Amino acid sequence: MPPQHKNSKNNLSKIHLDKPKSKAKMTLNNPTLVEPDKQISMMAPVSMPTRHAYVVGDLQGSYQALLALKDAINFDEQQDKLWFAGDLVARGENSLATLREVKRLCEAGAAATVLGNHDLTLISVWRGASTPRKKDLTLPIFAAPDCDVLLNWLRKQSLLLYPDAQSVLTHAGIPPNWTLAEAERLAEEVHHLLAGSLERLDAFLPFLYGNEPNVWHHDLRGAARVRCIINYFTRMRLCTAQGVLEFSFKDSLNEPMPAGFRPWFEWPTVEPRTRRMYFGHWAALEGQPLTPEVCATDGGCVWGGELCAYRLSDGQVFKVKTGCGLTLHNDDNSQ
Ligand SMILES: [Mn+2]
Repeated sequence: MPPQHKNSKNNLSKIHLDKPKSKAKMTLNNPTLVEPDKQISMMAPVSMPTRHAYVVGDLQGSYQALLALKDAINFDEQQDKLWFAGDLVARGENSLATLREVKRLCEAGAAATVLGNHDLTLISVWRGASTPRKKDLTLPIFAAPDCDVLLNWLRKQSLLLYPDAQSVLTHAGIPPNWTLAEAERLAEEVHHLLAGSLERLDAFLPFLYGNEPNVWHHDLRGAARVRCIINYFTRMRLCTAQGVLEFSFKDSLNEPMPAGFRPWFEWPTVEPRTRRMYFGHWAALEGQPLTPEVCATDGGCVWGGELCAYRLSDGQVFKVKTGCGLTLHNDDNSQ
């Protein structure tokens, strides 16, 4: 799908050539032609307004897909912004290059990312709390000279972000039994642990994996509390009306689900949803808008599907297919 906008870099000279006698000029802030008396000084604001922002689905190390997507949306890192749904690394052809590029974009103010389960696995392996999975092609990251720099940056990313005033982004979703304010508070709590002292982080990481406790209770403490919060934000697909998690189902919505369980976004919430929710993690949903308020972003690009990007301003979805040829295995429980 062709991009609907043209960025200033490519068109600056073209517009001047097409309209050489126009007195109107473009500015850094506004690449469209403006009347001279409405021009904004090119020296004035230091930070430029974001022109187009996109929520982007799971990369999983699909570096070529990331490059193809940037091309497809005519991405201009001087004024556009990408909001990644997490799982930056794992099964794709170049997790190292992907991680470096996302970090570079984030530090340039052109991107932000939430953490996914594969990102947490990468942190766990880095700290020696677990061993790399055979199918994860992440070993080059640990051999890279900038490994510690990359991982120290990664662990400081959030579990929940607000791409704009109408949106919220997490890797797997927000369960029906949490208010948005509660979700934000719990995400912040875990963020402090992940981004804080390595001593505290190392004490938790051996307890990262596990399906229990499978339902939130505010009395949870210690590692069980952190694990439960992380499981909601990074592994959730199905749950009960009360938010009890189910971890085995990874299929499409047409497949039979375990009794009593439904996708987290189908249950009535404890408060009305006031923001559009973007999430990744669930490749079988194929990066489709599910309702006006809930948008799946993981198009399964690493499994031979597509990398999806939702443009925030108008909801238009851009997709690129890179044909890396992997096949989705439904019996793969680490997806
Ligand atoms: Mn995931």
